[in-house]
Amino acid sequence: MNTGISLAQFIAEQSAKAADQDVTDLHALLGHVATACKVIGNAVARGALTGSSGSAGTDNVQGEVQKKLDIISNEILIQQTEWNEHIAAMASEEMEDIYPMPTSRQHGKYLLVFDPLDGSSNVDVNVSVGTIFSILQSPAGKQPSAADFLQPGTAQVCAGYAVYGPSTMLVFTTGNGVHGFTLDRETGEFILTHARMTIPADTREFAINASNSRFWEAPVKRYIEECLAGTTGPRGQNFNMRWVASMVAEVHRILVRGGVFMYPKDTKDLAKAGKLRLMYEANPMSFIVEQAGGASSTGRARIMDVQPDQLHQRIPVILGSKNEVERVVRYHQETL
Ligand code: P6P
Repeated sequence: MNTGISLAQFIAEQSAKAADQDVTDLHALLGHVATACKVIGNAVARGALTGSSGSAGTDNVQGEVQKKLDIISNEILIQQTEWNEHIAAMASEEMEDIYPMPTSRQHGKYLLVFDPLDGSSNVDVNVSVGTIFSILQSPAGKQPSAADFLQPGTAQVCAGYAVYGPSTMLVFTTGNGVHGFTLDRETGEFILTHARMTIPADTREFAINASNSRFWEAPVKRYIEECLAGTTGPRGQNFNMRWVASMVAEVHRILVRGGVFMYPKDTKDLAKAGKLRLMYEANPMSFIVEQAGGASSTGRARIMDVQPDQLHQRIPVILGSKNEVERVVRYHQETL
């Protein structure tokens, strides 16, 4: 796989190789999502210059305070994709209900689900944030309902993210490996810089919000305590810890150098199955991580096998380097 080619060339090559109209149409939609990410990245980069930093003074469907850029990013993604003939409906962390295309237009074959600005609590303090998206097939010949979005992660035909950091990168999979593109700000093109990204099976770096430790279940406490014990404990190795509070930044780091990211089930709020959302955070990131040779689990089940029952449902997430995720899963099994 040669590097240095543009996203447009990569898409054209992949479409030609597949010689399948559905793949060609999917790549056309992906191109529109990529453009939306460029526009969002520009809006994020200009932040305070355009008065779009700070809170919007409203809450989203999650009951979380919305940043102005949450709403702006959501609008950008809709505007940049709603005229794509292949999209039938969208859903977003920032919208309670689905956003169907006008019935006047042909029924597209794809559903787009997204978190338009993940980690947005970081945007005012200039820490990396991102956009996460997932593409599912829409039921043929009908206007999709919210129930049509409730497909397991294994049904995804594409998943990706943009990370707005020191550089803006677009990383995605269509089920044939994970490919990373870096935005060339001079030309406005995404350039293939990370072909076929793979996650090392082993790692000595974990990411978890340790302020929740008193709420963790025993298997998670055991795993983290063993990591913290380092060479004096059963792992016999020292570990490093990271917590950016931006899932996109954590997952990107893991794709580049390995690691394990954990937002596990805890007793902090028994009404919530976890912190992260299944449809537009856990599932797309799990598709990417598995395609890069990693693993992604709730601790008790493969995330991509979970049958969703609500559009905005939450789920525990343990993902990253395969051998470490499998160890955490094993610790959960030992407590059954
Ligand atoms: P906490 C951002 O709000 C997010 O959904 C993920 O991107 C991130 O990993 C997590 O929540 C951070 O949660 O509890 O550390 O603020």
